[in-house]
Amino acid sequence: MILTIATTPFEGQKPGTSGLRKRVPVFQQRHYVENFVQSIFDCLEGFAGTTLVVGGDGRFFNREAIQTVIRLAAANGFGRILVGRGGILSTPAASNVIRVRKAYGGIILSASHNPGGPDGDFGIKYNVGNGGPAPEKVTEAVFARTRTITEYRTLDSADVDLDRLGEVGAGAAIVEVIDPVDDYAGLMQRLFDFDRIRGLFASGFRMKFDAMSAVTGPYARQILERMLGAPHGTVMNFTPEPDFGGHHPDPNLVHARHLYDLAMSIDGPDFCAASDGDGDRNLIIGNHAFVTPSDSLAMLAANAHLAPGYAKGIAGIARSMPTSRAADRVAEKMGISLYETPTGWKFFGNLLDAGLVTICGEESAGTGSDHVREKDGLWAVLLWLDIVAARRQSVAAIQREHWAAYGRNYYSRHDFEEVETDGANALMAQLREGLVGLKGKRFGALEIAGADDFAYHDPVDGSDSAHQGIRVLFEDGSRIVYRLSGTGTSGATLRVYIERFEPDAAAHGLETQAALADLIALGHALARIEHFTGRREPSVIT
Ligand code: G16
Repeated sequence: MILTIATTPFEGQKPGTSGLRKRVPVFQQRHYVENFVQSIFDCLEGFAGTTLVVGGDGRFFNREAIQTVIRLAAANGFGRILVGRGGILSTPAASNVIRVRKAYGGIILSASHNPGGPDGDFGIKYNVGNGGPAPEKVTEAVFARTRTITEYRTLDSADVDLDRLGEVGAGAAIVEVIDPVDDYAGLMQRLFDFDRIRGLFASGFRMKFDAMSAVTGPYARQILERMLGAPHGTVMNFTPEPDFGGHHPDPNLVHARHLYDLAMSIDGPDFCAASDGDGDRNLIIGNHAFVTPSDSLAMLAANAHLAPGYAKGIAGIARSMPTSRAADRVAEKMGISLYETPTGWKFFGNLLDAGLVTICGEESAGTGSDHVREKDGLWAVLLWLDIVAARRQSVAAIQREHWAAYGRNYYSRHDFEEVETDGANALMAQLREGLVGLKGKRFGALEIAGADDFAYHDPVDGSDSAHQGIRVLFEDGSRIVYRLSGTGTSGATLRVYIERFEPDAAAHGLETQAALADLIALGHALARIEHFTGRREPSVIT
């Protein structure tokens, strides 16, 4: 039976860079999930009888939230609800299911790389029919709706057994529990030369993949160990845990430090990799060769044609504004277009749909292609493996040759996490006010060529997005970028992105922080970070 339940709005149900993210106890409030999900449905049209995909990264509260979403979806008129077994679907796999099953859209339960557990984070995100995150016009409409909502529709039905594959009824709708891995593994098999990668493992190539007790475990074991023949034990921490085993499932040099140390050790593996909570981010470290996400984008774009799925070449590359400009040099040499978008995968969707770009990437450890409409951690790992197998070279050699051919973009991000929101906003405001006076100023060898507040005009749908981060550009091609994170759940996080281009191969072996030292010091001083945040040092350096 369909129930109509009276409710009142909650403050702050505003989607950020990637959906609504809050602490678990916030989501556990009565009506909280229902209000947000009903607000999403209230902003959609023409979905009666269509299919909705639902899945999450398995974090604490995933199963409860999925039952709620199923009830609301059925009561609101969806005809079929596809759910990953156990409530599991990695974000890229959910994107794929939406596309191949021609669903109306999908609801993904995830707070990505944020910690999980009863006091950790939770999140809800809506993806549209192309499989990608809802564009801003949709998320803004949803937020507006959350502020006026008065009722939601649900069913008084029992919970669906999420662990049993197959179909069951829920009101007038059908709920189909699907294998979360099958479709995705098939897609990877079509894109990459599995025989060649199998040969690589058979030749003794050693790899460690850390699934970080998060959603990628089942995918990585199926593809790497069972289909590609990597030795048992290649995939570490492969069981998705509601609290990610108490760890922070963020595959960076802080939270996956052990992989870095392993790759840098004498007799370490040839290749180390990791993915995040929901499987869309990646970390790539060759033996004695850490690859920054920005470099990874450039190197994958330059070599993608070696993989069967990209043998025809790539149409163009897109990167988020703060991502280093290493990919720009590849695009230039290949004679293809490079698009610079605001942070957030949702900005790539139109470019991919229009066929303007094939490969996209972000400094925040995300890379992907037109095979889905999300970034894809395991895809990046498999493309790297296919390139290593095709070139018969180590990651270190591929990296060295890439820098020699294109120059090296030294790059680092400094995060000041959980600072006071007022101070962070004041810092950004004073930077914005001072922009006009910056051009032409000299600081030692550095001269400012220009500075602006990044704005994006979408060439496909004509929409505009302003205030997407402050850019300070230098005459020698260096950059400092400032923006506030849109994914944190408490206080504000200031991100400072620092980049220097070094064309001279003789200077490619420097340690990154040392190579950027003067820019880092200037970056702190220009924004008066200590004054506004009380912090002298960043909390995380990647
Ligand atoms: C999300 C978005 C990414 C974005 C990242 C960082 O990633 O999907 O497109 O680059 O947040 O955003 P911010 O700098 O605002 O924290 P994920 O992996 O958290 O979904």
